[in-house]
Amino acid sequence: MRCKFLHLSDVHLGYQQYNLKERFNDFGRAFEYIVQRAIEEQVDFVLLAGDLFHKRSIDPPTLLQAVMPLEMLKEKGIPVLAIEGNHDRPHYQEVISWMDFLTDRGYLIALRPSFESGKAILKEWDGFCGAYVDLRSRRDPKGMVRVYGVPYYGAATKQVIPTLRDALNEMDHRGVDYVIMMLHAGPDDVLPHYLATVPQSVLTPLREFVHYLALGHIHKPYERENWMFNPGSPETCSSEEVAWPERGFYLVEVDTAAQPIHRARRIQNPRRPFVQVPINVELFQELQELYVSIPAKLGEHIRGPDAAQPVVEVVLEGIWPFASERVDVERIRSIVAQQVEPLVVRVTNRTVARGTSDPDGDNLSHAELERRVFQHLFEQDVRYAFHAAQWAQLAIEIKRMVLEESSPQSIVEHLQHYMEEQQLNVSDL
Ligand SMILES: [Mn+2]
Repeated sequence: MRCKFLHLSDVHLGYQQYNLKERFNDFGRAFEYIVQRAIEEQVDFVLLAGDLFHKRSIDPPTLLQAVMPLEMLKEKGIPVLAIEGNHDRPHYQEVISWMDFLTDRGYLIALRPSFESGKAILKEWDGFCGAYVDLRSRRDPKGMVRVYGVPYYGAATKQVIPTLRDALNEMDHRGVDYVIMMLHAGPDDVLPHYLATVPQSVLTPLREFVHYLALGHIHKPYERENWMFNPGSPETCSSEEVAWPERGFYLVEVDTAAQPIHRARRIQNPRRPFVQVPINVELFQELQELYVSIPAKLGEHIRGPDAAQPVVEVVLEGIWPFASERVDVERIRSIVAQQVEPLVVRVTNRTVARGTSDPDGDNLSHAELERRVFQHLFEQDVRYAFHAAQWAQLAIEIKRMVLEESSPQSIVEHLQHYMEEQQLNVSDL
């Protein structure tokens, strides 16, 4: 059986980054580009592995950014199979999400399993809901591809995956040549402190039934064992993501008679250039020198004519050497603007005051530094001091959940689950 498909994820339509209309448009353009590629490549179907939208409540321009490209796919008869990510789930008191709305209008097929007494039920798509669809390949009409879809389950992911494996084991896969499963989750060793991640060993048992694990959620791209594939975010949702320029989408060609049975190419989509300019303030005797150093520093990081209208982020690092002097952010902006034509200039101050730095903390990652700060705070409070490290971990996870706009209910559930698991309680003194 031969077929060809496109896999993307974490588009985050509707994100008006830095409160700039132009950044809002960038997210729409990235989606449009990828859809255009799907049409040019004449794929059999498109997989959207979660977080099409940045927020649950979207406005008409955002809906339009989704509908216009989806309309093109619909006209070409290219089905779009989707799952909900943490960003596009409905509020828990609401029943239908924007993904459901788009499904109802025939733009996509939002897949999800149902659960009965803790067991996953995998029903075929019936035109309204379901956990899987069977698709015929245009390239090979006798061939059949099955796509399962599993949305975001947050901290419950660890419990959900084994039940999926059991449910897959009871499915009849006769007549199905190739099986795909979409998941809005990932292994826990890609990046620290992401929710809905599990040890890779929890995912591995799915391999018995699934040929291509189509992942979303983690914005850093990765693939493993020619089996799990995560394309990352097409546009840059946070400056952390600048470090992964290889983000994009997969074009996958399947030939079940060949070895290996599929070839997945990760393709980087065009996106707004981001230029990060780190400056170590410890090198300077006086503040004036900092401003003077910027043009040369900027020159080191701006490359070629493709860096049109970039987002420029000047990152100040190191131990702050100037007593009580404030950086003039406007002045930095105008220095940058003399040299390039930036869309926006951001100044991120990661400096620390003298005396507050950790003697061996100079080379700590941002995440590790954060963990230490939390732990230090818990150590100051006798009610938490005894298990400060565990409380710090919990605080980091809750912070991540809030940033991911998890529902209050799921945050409380995670808190209870974690405290039980770690046998934590707040000592009454
Ligand atoms: Mn996302």
